[in-house]
Amino acid sequence: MFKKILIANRGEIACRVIRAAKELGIKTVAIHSEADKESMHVTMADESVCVGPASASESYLNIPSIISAAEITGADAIHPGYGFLAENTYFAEVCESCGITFIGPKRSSIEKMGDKIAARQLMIKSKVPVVPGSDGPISADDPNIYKLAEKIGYPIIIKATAGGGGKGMRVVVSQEALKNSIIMAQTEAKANFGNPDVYMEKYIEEPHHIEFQILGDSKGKVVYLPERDCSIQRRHQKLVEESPSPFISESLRKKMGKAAQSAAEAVGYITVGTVEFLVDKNMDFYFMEMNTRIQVEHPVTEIVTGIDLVKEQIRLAAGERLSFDSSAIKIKNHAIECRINAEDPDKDFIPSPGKIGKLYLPGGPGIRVDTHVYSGYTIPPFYDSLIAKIIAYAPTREETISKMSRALKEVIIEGIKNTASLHAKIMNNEYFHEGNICTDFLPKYVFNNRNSEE
Ligand code: MV4
Repeated sequence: MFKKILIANRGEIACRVIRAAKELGIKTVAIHSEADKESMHVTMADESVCVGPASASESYLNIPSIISAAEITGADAIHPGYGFLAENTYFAEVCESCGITFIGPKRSSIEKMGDKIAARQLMIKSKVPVVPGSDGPISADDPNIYKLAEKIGYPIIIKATAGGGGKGMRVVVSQEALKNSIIMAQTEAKANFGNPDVYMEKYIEEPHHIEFQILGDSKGKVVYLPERDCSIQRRHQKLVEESPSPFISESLRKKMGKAAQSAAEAVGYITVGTVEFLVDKNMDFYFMEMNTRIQVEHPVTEIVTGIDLVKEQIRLAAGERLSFDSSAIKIKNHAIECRINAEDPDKDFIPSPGKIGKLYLPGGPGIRVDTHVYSGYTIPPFYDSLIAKIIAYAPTREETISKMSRALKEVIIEGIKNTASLHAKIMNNEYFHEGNICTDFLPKYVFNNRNSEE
């Protein structure tokens, strides 16, 4: 097992990892920017190193500075959290070449899943269902694209092979728009990812976003855990996540879980990761992408399985074996997570950094709060706006919603705007209560405007 872990991150996830390390008896090193001297993760860790100025590119993304911090403090592993360097293959490689374990999958797994066209092909080979689409990159000058789009059936969606998380996608409803949309998608892909390749898929309307947590060990064993439903999103940012999904039956759970397991096995996955699927109205499911990191929404899975995913991730990175099978997992309770952001929901979610005055976060039976903020803390304007995750759990979905509503009413965060009021509206929504939560939920039922997502 590791003796000392450096956490190459900030905010709630840095605190979450420090807690797991402490429980495992591992020493911790925080890194921070000049803007984060007063941050909770710095206080919680055994040691801390300032790695650069406020801007993330000079601090939390500054590879030479982070590696130096690990060497000076004698850390034998680095946990990247999510975002920043978590899916950076170059960083993973530099860690390994310096004799420091990167707590995450192998570089080759990140690379294979990072190229979306290659990942699609690999999934087809591994018998994981994918959305009908092109076999490789498409070109606007190729006359065959019209036949292909016709065969798939409009609407279709054009995606970047280097994309992911919703960036650079384009929906095409008829052949008139096809050629131009391909050219525009390629231009955007080149500008955003440095790779202009795009591909075509059938557009699945009003899908559910269902994802499976998987874990893999270095002996090649992979297990899957029950799904998370992350259908409530705004501009590709998840807002509410829950487990189990109100939409998934026991038999579909098993089928999709096994597909997630095959996806992870196909890339030789170790540690923890997530396989994302789209599920349509007919309960047909399709591989969308794989996230090769611990995710923001991991707590809902921890609650329903009783597994500490961050501790497992650290143990698996240290070479320990998985000690359980998917079939041994019984779902206990229902769990819902609401992400509280420092944003103004009444002003188009404009970020609202600044000093927190009075602060009261909810508690009591069935509530977990993961946060790094405290009264008197100043939220810097430089990083993402997540300030707290409220997780509610109870035996049934209805009781969980009722607990979450109660918890949201307890929230007091003075000095800045936050999104707790939007969550209270979602918890009150009749369609949400019915479990009617496709990815169009917010524009359709909360903002009453289908187009506000675009
Ligand atoms: C799709 C889709 C419909 N059909 N692919 C969004 C994020 C990126 N991973 C892929 N995304 C989508 N891909 C096909 N073939 C709809 C979306 C999508 C979406 C997916 C999950 C959750 C929210 C979403 C919001 C808009 C679009």
